[in-house]
Amino acid sequence: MNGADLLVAALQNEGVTRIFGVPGEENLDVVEALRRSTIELVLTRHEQPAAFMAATHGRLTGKPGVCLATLGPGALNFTTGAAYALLGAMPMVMITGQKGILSRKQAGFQMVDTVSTMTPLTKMTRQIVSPASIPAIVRDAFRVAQQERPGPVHLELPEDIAGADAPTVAPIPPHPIDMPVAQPAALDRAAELIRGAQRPLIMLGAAASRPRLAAALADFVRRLQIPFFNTQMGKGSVAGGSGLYMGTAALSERDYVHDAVDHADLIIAIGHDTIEKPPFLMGPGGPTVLHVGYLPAVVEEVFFPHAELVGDVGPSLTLLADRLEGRLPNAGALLGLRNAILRHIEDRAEESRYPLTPQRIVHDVRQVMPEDGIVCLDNGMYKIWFARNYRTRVANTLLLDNALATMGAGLPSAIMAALLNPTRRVMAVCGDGGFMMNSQEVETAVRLRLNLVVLILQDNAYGMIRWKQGVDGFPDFGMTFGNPDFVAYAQAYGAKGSRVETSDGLAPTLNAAFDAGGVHLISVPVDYSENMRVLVQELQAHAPKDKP
Ligand SMILES: Cc1ncc(C[n+]2csc(CCOP(=O)(O)OP(=O)(O)O)c2C)c(N)n1
Ligand SMILES: [Mg+2]
Repeated sequence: MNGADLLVAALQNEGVTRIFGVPGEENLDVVEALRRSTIELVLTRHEQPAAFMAATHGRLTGKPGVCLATLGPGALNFTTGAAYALLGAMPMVMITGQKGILSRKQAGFQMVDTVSTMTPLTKMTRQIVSPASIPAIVRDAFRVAQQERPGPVHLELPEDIAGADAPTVAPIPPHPIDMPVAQPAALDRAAELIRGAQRPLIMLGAAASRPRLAAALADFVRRLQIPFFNTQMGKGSVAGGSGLYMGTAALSERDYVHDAVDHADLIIAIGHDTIEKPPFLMGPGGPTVLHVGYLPAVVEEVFFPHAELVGDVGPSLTLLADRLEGRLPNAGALLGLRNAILRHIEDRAEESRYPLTPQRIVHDVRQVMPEDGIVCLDNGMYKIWFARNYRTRVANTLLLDNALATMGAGLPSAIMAALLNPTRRVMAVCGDGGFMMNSQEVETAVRLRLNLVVLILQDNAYGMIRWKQGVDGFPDFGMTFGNPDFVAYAQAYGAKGSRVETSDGLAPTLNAAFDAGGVHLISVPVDYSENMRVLVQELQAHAPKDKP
């Protein structure tokens, strides 16, 4: 038994079944221990997407995903994935190698101070200096990664510690994490605030999407009948078809959903994480805001709640609903605004234009995705359209990143979603820019024999920045590029490829790809002139309504 064996035993003890990454020679003892374990080593073609996959595992299951890289260059490739998990509150454990620490036979070759590099990017980062400490360090790493607010942890295992003889040390059994529930006095205060509201509105934020919260949250909304809207990352936490959904705040102000915000006198912000682009802007005046969260609210210039209810959110909401159910005559006061808001969002969703409008693309994707189908977005202009227009009916069925908002995570997150949900339809939606940032992982998806559709929106440009350039009055400059022939590109990987050639061709092409199974790239040309028409001109004309 050596240090690497102890590490792998500790990972098995945590229930880990897969590790994503690119090993280097400093990891070879760990690789050998993995070979003899029940854990599958999933090779990726770059470390960054391995970290995106591990983070998405954490996001979807609540249990940390694990990724592995070598020292120096490999470890540095984890940094964007670390930031993605840190800002996005996704539990993840990153393991990297290092040269031996007891002697320096290769001098400073490839050595980077990875622990220092990871310090601002993780909740905890540690070098392992003795085999005997491994079981405790691994248990602590998983505990820290998983507990609220979840996030990434980094462990560095130097090669001489990995290869050193180890005593037999039993792993430390994990136990469920219990959080305190909000105390009765705080629940009473919150209940009184809500009872006193004339026009209450619920906002569901990023932490509302924690997998463990889905049932309790849906119950709370159903029992209280207060209409709700969500932030981008809070999308899907309550069924969109409930009759209470008022929209998604994809922009910070002026969108139709802000009519509801502007008319509310109380916003019950459940699980809002200020790492998201603000869903609305607080200022002098405006509604009272009650923060309901696992942790106290972070105060920002644009978010400073007046009251808070802190504790395990699910059980706290149940106790709050016990105090309020059937006693809120004003619960539905804002529902009168709902139809007008949703009608604007559905505008032109079925228009036949070629290249396709973003509204039509969102509409057709929704049409082919079953209620439990999972759409994973990369970052680009279409994210705003999907956030605004795509209706979700099941928790965590639209995965987007409104935290680090990095390009390149769409395909890796979809690979993870497909691995975890082999019987559900899974689609990555990427821009031609973001897709090419990690397109090499098509090989990983093919090798894993996944069923996965990757929709590539083609505008031959960094469309979102091009749009912003125009909105800010700059000349159109420097944002366009060429693309590979995506059909041939797919085929080169042993995947299937198609190009959408007509306005009505998208939905049938998507359906055919899902029916055929395997990995399928579909490119669709997109007409982004709607960005300016709707998101700028139309919304500027939509002046904030007078507040009641
Ligand atoms: C790694 C990274 N680099 C740069 C950016 C800034 N950025 C945001 S959106 C965008 C353009 C995205 O282009 P594409 O993927 O083609 O999507 P489109 O907007 O054209 O639909 C850029 C460069 C970013 N978010 N992440
Ligand atoms: Mg583009």
